[in-house]
Amino acid sequence: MKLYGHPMSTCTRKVLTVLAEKGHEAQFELVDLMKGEQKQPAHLARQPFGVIPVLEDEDFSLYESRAIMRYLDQKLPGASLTPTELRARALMDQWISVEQSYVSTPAVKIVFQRVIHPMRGQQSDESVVDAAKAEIARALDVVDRAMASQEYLAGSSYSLADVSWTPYLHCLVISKVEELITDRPNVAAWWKRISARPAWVKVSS
Ligand SMILES: N[C@@H](CCC(=O)N[C@@H](CS)C(=O)NCC(=O)O)C(=O)O
Repeated sequence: MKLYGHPMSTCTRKVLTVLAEKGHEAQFELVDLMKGEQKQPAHLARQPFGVIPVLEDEDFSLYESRAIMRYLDQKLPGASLTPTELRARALMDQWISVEQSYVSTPAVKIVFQRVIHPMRGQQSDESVVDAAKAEIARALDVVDRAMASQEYLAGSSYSLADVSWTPYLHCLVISKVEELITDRPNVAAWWKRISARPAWVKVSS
């Protein structure tokens, strides 16, 4: 298998985390975002929207990180990251959808302002950060209530939903808005659990 991505990209990290959880490695093909390689014809032939990641498994090619996560979880041996029980699986899908709809975009906005722009010598626009923080706070309030009575998003076991949230919570930490996590006790306890997993430690180090 080949994975086209960038080691710092949140979407690539979701896929790498699933691979690591399964104890599997794919051949990693760097798509250098700093050089704009994702918009070059060679990559557009793999991913028509000009973003990463892309998975190639022999003659099968797949893009969209959440679809790739699901494919790998079904295909590879190792502990399943998808609950078999109908309602737990439905909750997993609900939380992946919440991440995609309300969390990933503001989290990436914050990282751009607080980490990427300063790296490029540009100033962070704190009005963008404040608006994005408010969006994330709303989502994390909802998670905090849900996590009062369970350990993971889908219930009692770690699932693809937890994988899909982890890189965005990490964005908050590296962007120095960690209080969004630590001010919410159930979110904080959950983050401690999911960020300590060996797969995530490997992917994020
Ligand atoms: N919905 C896509 C989003 C992919 C995406 O936005 N990837 C980012 C990196 S995390 C990217 O390639 N950004 C470069 C660009 O937008 O030019 C997925 O989940 O795979």
